[in-house]
Amino acid sequence: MSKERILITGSNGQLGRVLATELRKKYGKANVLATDIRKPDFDNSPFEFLDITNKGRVIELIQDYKITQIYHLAAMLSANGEWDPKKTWDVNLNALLKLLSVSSDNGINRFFFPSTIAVFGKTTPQTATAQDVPMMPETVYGMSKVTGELWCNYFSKRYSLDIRSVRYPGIIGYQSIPEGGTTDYAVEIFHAAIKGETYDCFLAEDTRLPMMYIHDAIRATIEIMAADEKNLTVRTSYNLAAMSFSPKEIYEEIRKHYPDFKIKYSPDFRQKIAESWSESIDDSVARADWNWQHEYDLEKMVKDMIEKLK
Ligand code: AKB
Repeated sequence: MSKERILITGSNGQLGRVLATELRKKYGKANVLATDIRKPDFDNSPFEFLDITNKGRVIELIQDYKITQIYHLAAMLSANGEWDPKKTWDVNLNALLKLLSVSSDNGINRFFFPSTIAVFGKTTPQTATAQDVPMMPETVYGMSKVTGELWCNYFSKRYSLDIRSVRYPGIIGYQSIPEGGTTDYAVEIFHAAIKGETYDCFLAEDTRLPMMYIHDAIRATIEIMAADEKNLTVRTSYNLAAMSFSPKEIYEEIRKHYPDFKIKYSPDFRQKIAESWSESIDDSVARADWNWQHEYDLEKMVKDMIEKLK
């Protein structure tokens, strides 16, 4: 019997739904409570509604379910965040602060905070971006995440709350179609290819961004949460990398499977966001500290995505 009782926020999202399944394999179904503001459209039980800005409800769930660990995935992403910056700050940063203090007060023994490549900006070196670099993000999402990283570091040091975090690249998975992000094109493109439709890409053909297959992202999350505390030298958030590609490069790879597949490019406001981010990431600190290794490159990821979606 697992002694850990896990709470996941934002569990209907692209990462949450897959993470819940994996954690349930590890800890047992009844020990992993999925929460979200919306009702799941799949079996995600045990499930409870949770608006993460509601501190009272968070405390109630932690106490009722005797929660010991939290994976706090709920957030508004880069593109959606720009439509309502104040709400994004409230959901991404103010709610995190409430959750950190509630966790500290209620004996939570481990806390996961997802950060992102969106913490980087125009002052950051764009290729092989190192762990510690100048960060001046241009989206409210990036601002909220970089500030969140600092609060996580502060709570780890000052209140000994064991917080672990990674900076996810764009995530590609077959389990859902993500919404509200700048890297979402790299999932949408597969659905168009499989349906035989021309894909209208919202980024320009040569925009390179760091990306990762969902299986690697979930494994990284579980591995950093299981890592030996004494090896962790970063308490803000670890750089994490697997591959980098542009819309043209993923299109060419998909065309090896669908030779008639067509793409056109209509860059919109998300182009500017993508241009402010890094093209590639140096994640050597994660590799050294907790032995992180990715498994999927572009070719292997495209092959698996197509097999799963078909
Ligand atoms: C987004 O595009 O907003 C996210 C991210 C890179 O954090 N996928």
